[in-house]
Amino acid sequence: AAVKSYAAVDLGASSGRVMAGRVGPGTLELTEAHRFPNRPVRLPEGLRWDMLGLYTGVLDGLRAAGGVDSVGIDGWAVDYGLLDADGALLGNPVHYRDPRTEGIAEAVRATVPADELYAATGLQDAPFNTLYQLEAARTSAQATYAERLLLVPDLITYWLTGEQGTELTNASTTGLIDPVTRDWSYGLARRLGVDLSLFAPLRQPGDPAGVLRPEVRELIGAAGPVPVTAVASHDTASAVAAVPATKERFAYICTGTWSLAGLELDAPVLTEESRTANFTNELGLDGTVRYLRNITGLWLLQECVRAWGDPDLGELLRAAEGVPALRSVVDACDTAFLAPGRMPERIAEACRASGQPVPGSPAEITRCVLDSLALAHRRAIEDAQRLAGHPVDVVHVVGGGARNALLCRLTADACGLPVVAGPAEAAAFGNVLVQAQAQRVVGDRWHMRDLLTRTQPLTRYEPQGDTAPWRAAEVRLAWR
Ligand code: LFR
Repeated sequence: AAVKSYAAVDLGASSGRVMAGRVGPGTLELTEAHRFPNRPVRLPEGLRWDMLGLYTGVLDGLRAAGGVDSVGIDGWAVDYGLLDADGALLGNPVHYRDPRTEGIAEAVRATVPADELYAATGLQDAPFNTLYQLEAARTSAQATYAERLLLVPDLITYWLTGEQGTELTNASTTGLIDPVTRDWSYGLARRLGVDLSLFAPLRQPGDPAGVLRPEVRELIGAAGPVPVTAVASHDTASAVAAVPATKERFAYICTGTWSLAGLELDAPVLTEESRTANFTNELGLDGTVRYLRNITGLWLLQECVRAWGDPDLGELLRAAEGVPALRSVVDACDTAFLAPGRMPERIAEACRASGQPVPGSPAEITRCVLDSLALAHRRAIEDAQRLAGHPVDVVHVVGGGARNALLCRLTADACGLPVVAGPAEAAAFGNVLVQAQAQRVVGDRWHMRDLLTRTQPLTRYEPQGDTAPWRAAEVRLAWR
């Protein structure tokens, strides 16, 4: 049978990439066609995404990827562009780290209490949920003229094809989707005064999303018509689809700017305990639920590295390995770390405030960040198993952090479970595989995972030592 070619556009918070994939029976290959930085821009009105720059990167990447049988687009969640009645973008999409949503969740909860919000949507309480962003901008000039809202990957899809839709896995991060019906939460939208006609019709992963516009085809040098396929367009949903698990008792950690740690479930967990533990029920491939917690992630380190003037990461990690373990830890889920800037100082301040030794050198701070991430991974995976009643025997680390051996080793030790690391480009793999699924080249997600395990190099880390020091560190953060 034939091997097919796909282009995966994967937009992350710090870089975008276009990957060229080849899929066939027993074949799965992914090569990087083009990578480009995603640099947010600080304007007088706030922190904004450079959407035109990203679109240009996408076009360059599609040209570099060459002839393909289909294109798919995934990206980070919650953010969106607003279009006017002519279909033109109204201004630069706002970055989820922009402070405009401060205090908004509290205001929304005055209309719909937190427990009712959770019962309706199963979504974590993050300040940047689309719902809160919409509320923050309710009286803005843009909101007045907006006729359509497109989430970031759907906006890129629209520019490429001229067709509008709202892909479900990403829509599940808006705070407006019911995870049981997997449709809009109409009652909630009514109570909050959100006009759902702003959103284009829902699309499922695998649905056709149009064909490249003739102008785009010409720009990228495509000979014939090129279909675009809706993939699991939330990058985390694509990454979870490509977790190379072999059986159901697994946990995953999607690492990148964030660490998204949790389980794949058949149904949402909407209990009060789950709500107060701040677990989210986002939607995944094949009718699954991504039950996970957002951990601030390698963002903590990225921001330190930026503050230190971009030293060599490999050297920094080697130096951190030499620093004694678990001297000081911070709460890597604290939304106090959400905003950019002054990260080494903020980490030192958090250590001081909790009465722990204050890390000073870059090596010490790096060690503190990695220990803190491993500790947060441990806690999320323990909590998820308990709250969902779904025990696991293995933790899969996918995404950029799979390349960070120290982080993987510490995570195995902290969890007291083996860690299987890889693939690092999980989101792009998931993207390509859903396109292949739509074209009947592969079957369901277990078939995809089987193909991944057979073709991709994975690294296994066995847990060392006992977990007592990690439990003690949890006590220091008053987690126990
Ligand atoms: C990861 C991610 C997370 C989401 C955050 C903000 O890239 O998509 O899943 O919570 O970015 O969109």
